[in-house]
Amino acid sequence: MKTTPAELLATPELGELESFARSAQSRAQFSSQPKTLLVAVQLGRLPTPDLSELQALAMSAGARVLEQSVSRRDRPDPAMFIGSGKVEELRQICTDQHIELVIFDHELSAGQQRNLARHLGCRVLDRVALILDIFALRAATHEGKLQVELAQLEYLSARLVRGWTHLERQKGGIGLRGPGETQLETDRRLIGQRVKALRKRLDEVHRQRENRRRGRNRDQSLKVSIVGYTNAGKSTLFNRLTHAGVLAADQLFATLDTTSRRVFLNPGQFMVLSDTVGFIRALPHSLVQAFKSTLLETVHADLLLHVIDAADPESQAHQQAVCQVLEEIGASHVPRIDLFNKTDLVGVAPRGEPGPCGRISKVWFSAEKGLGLDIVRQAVAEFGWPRHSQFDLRLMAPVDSGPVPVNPQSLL
Ligand SMILES: Nc1nc2c(ncn2[C@@H]2O[C@H](COP(=O)(O)OP(=O)(O)OP(=O)(O)O)[C@@H](O)[C@H]2O)c(=O)[nH]1
Ligand SMILES: [Mg+2]
Repeated sequence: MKTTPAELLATPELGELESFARSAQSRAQFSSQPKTLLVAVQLGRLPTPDLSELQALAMSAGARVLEQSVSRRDRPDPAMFIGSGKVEELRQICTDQHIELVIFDHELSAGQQRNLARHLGCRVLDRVALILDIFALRAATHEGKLQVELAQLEYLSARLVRGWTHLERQKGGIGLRGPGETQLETDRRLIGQRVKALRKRLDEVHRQRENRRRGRNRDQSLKVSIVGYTNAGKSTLFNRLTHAGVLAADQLFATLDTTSRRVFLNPGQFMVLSDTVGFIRALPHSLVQAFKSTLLETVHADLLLHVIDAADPESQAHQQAVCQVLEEIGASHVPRIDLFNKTDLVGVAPRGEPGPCGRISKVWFSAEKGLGLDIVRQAVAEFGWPRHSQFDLRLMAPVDSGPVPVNPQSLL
């Protein structure tokens, strides 16, 4: 039976790593729809976990979610993350419901994962492995596939170091002395070689990307990147503004690559607009690193359009998660306009709100319904061509107030 990367990450088998390294992408799918139990723990004073996002992630990866469990602990148990009483309770659920896969909404250590799998009698995945698996499933371009495989191998190799060091003790002893390698060393070496080869290939791809970016820089257009939490509606907005037809779907991480298009705003005013990978809470560090080049479009932008799903009750936390990732990739200094999308779902009329400098810094709109898009375009134009917007401001002054003495510099 074939093993998927997710399965391998769940119950790592030494010796299978070579084939995993060769074709991690091609097998990046659950063979069926495993019956799944989701587990989250409210730790200390942290807010009660909301399992709806984990459920969406699990379903994106092909899981069939049958049961959910939320419990409370002061801190994670070092051996199994949850206490032995809870483990017993979950084991019973697994038996009764014929559960095949248990997914934790946390990062588990290799030891915790192994112990849990043994006690629960089924595969156990953590949140990081699940996100990596979805990325593997979605990666479509050569670059995307290389990036995901690199992130998966780095996740795996960190576990080899931490989780399987006990195997090194098998070295030495009667009949085992002398030359030869432990399985652990072999696997480490294989992963190391593969990681090196992937990095080399990615470097080439990145050089090409950098050349393309330099070419775009020469054309002096305003560079604008759409960023935001996954599923916020970034690609829908991109399509509305560019008519590009990139995939926009009700699924997490529908977009993994960066697409750029030149967009006309006003006579003589163009922007190069880019749509890229979405962010998520606790985005695995290895993924952020592997996708750094894709995300560089964001760092080098003149302006970020931060799309926020106004209808999502978690939107506040999502905005914070986006800001954290922007900081991690070194893009927190890039000016931002907040775009509150999906206003059709919350019954809010489209509008723009000026920031301290007088330019529109927040927009409420609906990408899908095409409402408020003119305000989004105006906000970008005001940012890119401030003098032009001062002219507009003067025109917008009440008619009976007479000519407004505007010193253009005072408005900047
Ligand atoms: N009701 C409503 N739905 C919207 C709106 N904008 C986008 N959507 C829906 O939200 C879902 C996600 O849209 P995408 O544009 O793919 O979101 P994204 O941010 O690009 O997502 P990822 O690429 O997965 O990170 C799709 O089902 C869209 O139809 C909107 O204004 N109103
Ligand atoms: Mg998208």
